[in-house]
Amino acid sequence: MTFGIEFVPSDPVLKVSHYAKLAEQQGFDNVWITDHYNNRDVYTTMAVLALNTNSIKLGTGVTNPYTRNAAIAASSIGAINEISGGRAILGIGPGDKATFDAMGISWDKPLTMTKETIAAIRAYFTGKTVNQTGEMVNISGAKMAFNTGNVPIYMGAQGPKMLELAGEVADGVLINASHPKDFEVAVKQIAAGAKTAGRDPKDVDVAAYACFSIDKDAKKAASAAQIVVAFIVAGSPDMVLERHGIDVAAKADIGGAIAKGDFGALMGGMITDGMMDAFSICGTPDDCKARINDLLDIGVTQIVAGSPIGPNKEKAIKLIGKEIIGGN
Ligand code: F42
Repeated sequence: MTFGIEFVPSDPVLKVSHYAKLAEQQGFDNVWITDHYNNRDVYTTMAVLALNTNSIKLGTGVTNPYTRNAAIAASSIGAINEISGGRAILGIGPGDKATFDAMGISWDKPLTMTKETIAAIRAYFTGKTVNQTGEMVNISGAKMAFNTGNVPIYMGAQGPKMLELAGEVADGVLINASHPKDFEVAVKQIAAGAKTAGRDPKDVDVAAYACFSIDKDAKKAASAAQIVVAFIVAGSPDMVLERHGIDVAAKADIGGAIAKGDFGALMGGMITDGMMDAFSICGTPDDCKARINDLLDIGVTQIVAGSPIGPNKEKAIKLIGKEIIGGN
């Protein structure tokens, strides 16, 4: 098992860098930086992290093929790979429609766009001239002018077809989920894709990109994760809620409370224990370890501690290092 951590550059870059250095010291293997247009730029953040860390792998977690053309993504991650001495990973997923609508970018064929962009980026990594004719990505004679290295590519995916595609073409897959039931399904879909492509499913790193909250006090851990779980419930497909026995009608109520900014209602009982169990790895170190072991048994190979990580980020990183990573 490897252990990763997610940071969102809604925090200043130097603060993220401080946390990343601490995570490295605590034995984490990977740091993943999210990419949203309205936060600090992912590659700028990773460049600073590259200079301030020595061994932790640095991944976009995840960038998208709509705001960043394949050539730009290859050049950006290639530069990070160079600065970091070969520690870069490109995490890529299609992003979500609402974000691109707001930016005036049409979000067509997310799966096809992701697939063709990954093919293009892999071609750029060879350093050869790229010619590609596709439905979404067309390239006529572009090439990288420096050695990017062959950076591993991970996909952000949840849907059945995206997970199959990850099994076919990706080195790893970052799955926004926390519960064994979701991974039972996902691991099968990834394996099916790998089989189609004649690959060994074991060659795909399966990462649980989880809402994670750890504290010695289980109640404090839970209250730090409640808002994140509220957003996950509001954005989950009905099929996923049903899989966890969650009332689908609650999704609209929670979405409404989020839209109104009614955090009092959200924190005051709308988020049930069942929702917390389905959509987070949360509690004391022993609680978190039990869930992690269940995930590993099902075929998860990387645990990524995503937001909020804990009520106190620094304490949480140290607690994971001491009680979970060090304890393995
Ligand atoms: N998104 C961000 O914008 N920034 C982030 O930092 C970020 C981090 C992140 C981390 C982990 C993770 O798992 C996801 C993350 N995401 C982030 C979201 C990510 O970018 C993707 O939006 C998300 O993972 C994709 O969700 P999904 O797997 O459910 O895929 C969607 C697109 C979907 O509908 N998939 C369907 C499926 O079954 O898998 C397939 C849809 C399909 O086949 N579409 C056809 C096509 O060609 O695209 C078109 C069909 C038609 O009718 O035209």
